[in-house]
Amino acid sequence: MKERIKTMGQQAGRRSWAEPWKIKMVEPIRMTSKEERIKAMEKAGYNTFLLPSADVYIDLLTDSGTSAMSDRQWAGMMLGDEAYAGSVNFYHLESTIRDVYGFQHLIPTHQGRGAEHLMSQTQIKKGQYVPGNMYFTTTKLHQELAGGIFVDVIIDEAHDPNSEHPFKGNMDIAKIDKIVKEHGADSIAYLSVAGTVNMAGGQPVSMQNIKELREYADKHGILIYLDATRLVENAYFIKEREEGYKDKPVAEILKEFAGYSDGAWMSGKKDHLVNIGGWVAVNDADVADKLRNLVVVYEGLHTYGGMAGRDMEAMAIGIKESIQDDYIRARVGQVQYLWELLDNWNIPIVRPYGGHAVFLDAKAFYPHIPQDEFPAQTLAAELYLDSGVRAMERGVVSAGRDPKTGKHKYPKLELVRLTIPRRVYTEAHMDVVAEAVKEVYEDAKNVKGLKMVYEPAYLRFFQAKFERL
Ligand code: PM9
Repeated sequence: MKERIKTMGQQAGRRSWAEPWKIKMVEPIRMTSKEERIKAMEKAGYNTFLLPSADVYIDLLTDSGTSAMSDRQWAGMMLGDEAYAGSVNFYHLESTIRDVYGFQHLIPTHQGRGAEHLMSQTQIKKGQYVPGNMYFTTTKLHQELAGGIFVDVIIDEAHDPNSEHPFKGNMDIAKIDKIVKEHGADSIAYLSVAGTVNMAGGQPVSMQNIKELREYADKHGILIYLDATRLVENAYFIKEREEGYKDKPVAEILKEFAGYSDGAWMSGKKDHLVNIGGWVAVNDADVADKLRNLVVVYEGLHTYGGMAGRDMEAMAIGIKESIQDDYIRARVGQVQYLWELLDNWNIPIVRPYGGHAVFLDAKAFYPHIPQDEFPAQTLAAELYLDSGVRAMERGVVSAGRDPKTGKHKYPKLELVRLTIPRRVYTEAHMDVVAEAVKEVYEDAKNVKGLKMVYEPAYLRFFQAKFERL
């Protein structure tokens, strides 16, 4: 008799669980032929950002602004109060942020980098250091444009794709202390702490670490600002991996974590389950005043900051949906599902699984391609060519050049990110993606690298073009 196939839950020795939603509306997607994909990739200069989405089958470029909104959020869009000043949706959003994150003053922005701009311009003095848990492309650029000097103070394990450390997003206080000892506490603008560190593989920060950072910061009179973009996912990992939190709701863990900081900036396009929007929120009234003064220059009035009233309403509703335990378990559970499939096939991936994506280790895929020939860029292109799955380079192209020497920066991690949009794809899509990755891995030794033929000045990964070597 045929052996029965086991469900995912049975394989893991537990009862299965499913997404806490059902599908009401669908968006057709198109499969393409290999010939079509070869043409599209050449035209896009081997950069997945330059592919038209109509040529993409399963889009794992990013989880940013790509979520499916709920029927409640769409209904909320109809309640948009598009008054220029004092929209009711702003007050709804403000009270939601106070309730969920605990921050007192809210300044909305059009998206995350608008918030980074305001925070960097008001909180960094020229020449000050900004210690952070690994760089993020737009965050670091805004910190540098404001005259700051970014210093990576994440723990060493974060740079090792094979380390199983459960909280690879943690900051190393000894590295911060070195800056304080050498230059004084005044030389530090603030500690820039990101939840589930994007470039490290979506790896979380522990509650223990943020508590210790708070203690250290208080001792030296230093501020802590969070990049709260994926902080709900971070809170979920604390529940799953840190002692003492197993029985606490994610909402409670999130608020406790945010409570150790002085404020945060946010790309609402991720955790908040919306397609656009962001914010900065702080507890200090003077800092809020500075932010409000600047938001009107770059974003819009302080009660909309570049968002329509309807967008603020959808965001306020999305925030409440994002902190439901069964939602966040299914969200991270889908990432875990894809990660386990690939891990079972011994495909080189960043360990352990992170919150928003599975990261392929391109150096291990292509040991014969030097970093100068862009292994991760090559791998993202190969994946698309194989199956129409779109992923994103997170390696030497994303790291950019050293502003002093003009040379490429060579990050230890040379990764391709398979980023999972929230509430969009099913387990069957994940199976298709896993099989595509396996196929590309099996063909790895036949692949050659790329050369860069066009390079923009800022955030080059978005628009750079390449040719095959
Ligand atoms: N993250 C992502 O795909 C979208 C653009 S960069 C490729 O991961 C963090 C941790 C982010 C982030 C964007 C931003 C900027 C700030 N912090 O894209 O401007 O992951 O809303 O946010 C992207 P916005």
